[in-house]
Amino acid sequence: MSEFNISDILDANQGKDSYVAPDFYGLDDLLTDEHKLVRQSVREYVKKELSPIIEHFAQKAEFPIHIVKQLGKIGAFGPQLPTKYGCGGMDYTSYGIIMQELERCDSGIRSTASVQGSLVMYPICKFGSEEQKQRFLPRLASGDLLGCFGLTEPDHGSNPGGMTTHFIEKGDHYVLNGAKMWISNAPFADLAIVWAKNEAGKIHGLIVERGMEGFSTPTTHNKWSLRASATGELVFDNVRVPKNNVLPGVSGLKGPLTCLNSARYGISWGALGAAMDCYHTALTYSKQRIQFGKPIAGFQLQQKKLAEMLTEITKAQLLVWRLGQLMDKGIASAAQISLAKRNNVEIALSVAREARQILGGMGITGEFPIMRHMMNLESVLTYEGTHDIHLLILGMEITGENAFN
Ligand code: TGC
Ligand code: FAD
Repeated sequence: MSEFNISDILDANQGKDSYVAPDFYGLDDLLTDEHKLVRQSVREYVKKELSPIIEHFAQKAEFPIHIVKQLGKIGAFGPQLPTKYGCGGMDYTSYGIIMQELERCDSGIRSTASVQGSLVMYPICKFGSEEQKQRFLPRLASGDLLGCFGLTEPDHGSNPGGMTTHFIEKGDHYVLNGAKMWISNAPFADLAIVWAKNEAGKIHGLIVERGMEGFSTPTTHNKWSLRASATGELVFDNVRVPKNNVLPGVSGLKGPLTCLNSARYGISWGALGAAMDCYHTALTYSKQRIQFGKPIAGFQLQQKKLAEMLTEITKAQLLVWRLGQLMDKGIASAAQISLAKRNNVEIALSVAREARQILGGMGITGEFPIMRHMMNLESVLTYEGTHDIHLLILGMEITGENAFN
């Protein structure tokens, strides 16, 4: 626990967040009143509770664990999942909007929410038994429980099908052995959705709960990225997992990859939020910063940067809006999601880099969010499928040729 008093930080930073989202093409007209309401309530929450504290937690490389319940309360966990399990029952556009507002603040905060909603609650909802849904979903939705998703292993990142974590049957339970690494939320998680192979080499999802003997979650230290998000390993040393903790509804790699479709979709909205925050910050700064006797916004080189940033942001906004519609119709393909995740993270990174230049030296300080966004986005470029992997998914879709192996 940190020694400071959160309310002191809140008081000191209250009102400093002047964020206004760019909407150059009037895309608000494409949103419903419900979408706008959702956006407004998350934006207000972010301004009041997250913006004042995020820099502090990122600088100290601490996860603000107290926000988990807050995120549950505002409906950020599984907003697209059914109300009968305590979730939001909203559409995918609302889900995207929530991820965008959270990542506008910090990619690590969005990570916490998208892992919980798309990678923990979603698989339980889609592949779990009724008993598992009743047991876990309402408490995950409220933030009483925090979950994580274990797919990546030390020797199997882009190629998760090669995983070696495995379980064998022993009477009325299974015995799980192996290790996962780079797992968001792991150090604080109450439960993990773990993808592991059975004796026949088939991949299944297991719900591994904190407190099970032989299960540990060492923290990953010294990250320069996603510093306000907790990352760790999952280590399984002869962990006894009850048989009714296995997700009955799926086997094979398509289980985790189906969950990743939902999470990658959320990232395509989220990364754009980080880009929009960098653009807003750079535009505001450029109008205030005087050099050579006038605001730097008046120099053509700075206008070029801002105009190109807004162009890319506007294209990306249209992309996710349409993808949201395809998601709601249930017809978004994995390759369409890859295109959006890949494009929007890439443009977010380039917007962050350009914005950083507009702020000059101030751009590298914690006074502004840009450097934090930029460092975060380096992880976002890599997790949930690297930039290269999404290109290859797209390449396979359009040519019919598999370039992975
Ligand atoms: P491949 O042979 O192509 O496919 C195996 C089976 O999976 C099916 N499939 C999919 N199903 C649903 N959605 C998708 N997107 C799918 N892609 C493939 C496929 O039809 C097949 O099904 P079946 O029934 O025939 O068995 O698999 P492959 O071994 O060649 O690998 C494919 C590849 C490279 C695309 C995939 O493995 C991949 O996406 N690799 C990247 C790994 C990755 O994204 N890891 C993410 C880890 S989780 C994470 O990073 C969370 S960070 C969260 C945060 O903090 O926000
Ligand atoms: P590698 O797969 O070793 O790739 C290294 C490089 O080789 C990359 O540039 C890649 O694009 C390239 N490459 C690989 N294969 C090919 C190919 N066939 N053709 C061309 N180039 C190729 N995982 C989880 O399961 N759960 C989580 O919650 C989670 N959270 C994460 C949080 C953070 C902060 C980070 C950094 C990662 C997280 N991950 C998580 C892991 C993440 O999904 C992996 O890092 C990612 O899938 C890439 O795997 P890798 O790091 O092993 O890289």
